[in-house]
Amino acid sequence: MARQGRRGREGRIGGGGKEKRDMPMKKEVSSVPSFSPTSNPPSATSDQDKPAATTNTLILFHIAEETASQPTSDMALPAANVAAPQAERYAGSEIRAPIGTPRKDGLMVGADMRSPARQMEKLISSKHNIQHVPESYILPPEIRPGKATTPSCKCIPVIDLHGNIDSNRQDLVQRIMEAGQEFGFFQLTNHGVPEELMNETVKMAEEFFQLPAEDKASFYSEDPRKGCRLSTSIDYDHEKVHFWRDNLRHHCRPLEDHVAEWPTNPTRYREVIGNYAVRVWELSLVLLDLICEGLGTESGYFEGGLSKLQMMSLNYYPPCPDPALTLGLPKHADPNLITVLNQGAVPGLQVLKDEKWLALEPVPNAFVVNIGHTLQVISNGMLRSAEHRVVTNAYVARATVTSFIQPSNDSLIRPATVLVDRCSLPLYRPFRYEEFLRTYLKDAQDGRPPLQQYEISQT
Ligand SMILES: O=C(O)CCC(=O)C(=O)O
Repeated sequence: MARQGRRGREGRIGGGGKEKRDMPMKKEVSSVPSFSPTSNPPSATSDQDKPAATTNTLILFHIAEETASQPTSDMALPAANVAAPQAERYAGSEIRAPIGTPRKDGLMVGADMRSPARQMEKLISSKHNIQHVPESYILPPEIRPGKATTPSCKCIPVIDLHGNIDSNRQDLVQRIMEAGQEFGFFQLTNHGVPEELMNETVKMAEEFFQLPAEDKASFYSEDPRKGCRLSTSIDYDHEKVHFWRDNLRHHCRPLEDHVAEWPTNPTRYREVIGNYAVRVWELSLVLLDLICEGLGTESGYFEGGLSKLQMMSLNYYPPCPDPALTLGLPKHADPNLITVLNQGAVPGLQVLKDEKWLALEPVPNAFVVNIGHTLQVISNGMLRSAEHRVVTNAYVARATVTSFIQPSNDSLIRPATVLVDRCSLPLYRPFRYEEFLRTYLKDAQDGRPPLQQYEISQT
């Protein structure tokens, strides 16, 4: 889709003022086609509609004590799918488990976890024919998804771009702003990215994660600074409870600076993901233009530093023997500007709305778009970054491809002047994106809402 020029401010809604933010808005909600249990697994489950009181459930507790400082060893690992009763005896005790003791995640104390082969054992996709959820993946009861079915959400708007945004630009601006304000999420159809490319992209992710361990091992790293990085869960070596997902992530902009780091197996990876990255980037600029109009900020407000980076994140959630006990990803909201997700055909994404989890069912060939914390701040709270999580299922693997559009580290993030002028009170103090990223991770560890420390008291 070619980039569209701005068309003045006539498409703006809400006027940017606080009073306008509180105004009830016209609801134009498309219905979401229902999910067919014959073609795909049933939606994941939930014991409690209400989430746990925990403010943030990115559980990045400190290191599972068994292996951190053990001497290295080349001994063979046990079948990684066995949750070992022996590990129980040493958990939380001062006594260090002897080398060779199976750990709670099924690996073995003393194995050299730094060697590529051992690192690969950490991947959840390496644990074949898994019959039980290993203990180190079992979440505390208050944040487990549980067994009850989560209602599928037909209310999150599905916005049809009709392949031509200029024919109904005002309406689109209004609907995007309403969705961003009420849900922080919407789905986008007829967006111009070809269906074949959407499908091939998810297939590339599936194929990559299904490669034999030795073909992926060179990408595995615990170092988040690595340009193209395969990892598992969130911070495997430093968290107490693991999450049921493997992840490959790399930068995409400019393409020529990054593509040489990407996998060459599957053989079409660079071609397909490269094309896809460019198309998603173009679409993101279109969306940001529409959001610009909705906010009433000057044309091109998001160009340059604020939308400089595109991080591609490929997730793989293998079938899980008991989806009630664990999560693919815990409750979180994204720190960046906007996120454009290709969630394929397998459900798993849930959005928190009014303290209730809602399942966001896949719509064929649609993108899921959500507002990040950065955009919440720039919009001075007019748009919201909604919390979401990923549940697993017992039947099929789920592969998803996320594009995070994010500011450069040195970008200054602050409520847009035009909005502050209008509603007069900024809700957040300015900060550098880099500073926010650091505090975001720390806040996640400490269970604090990441924007809290940047909020300006309104009393
Ligand atoms: O895989 C999904 O459905 C969502 C992924 C996600 O929330 C993330 O990557 O932050």
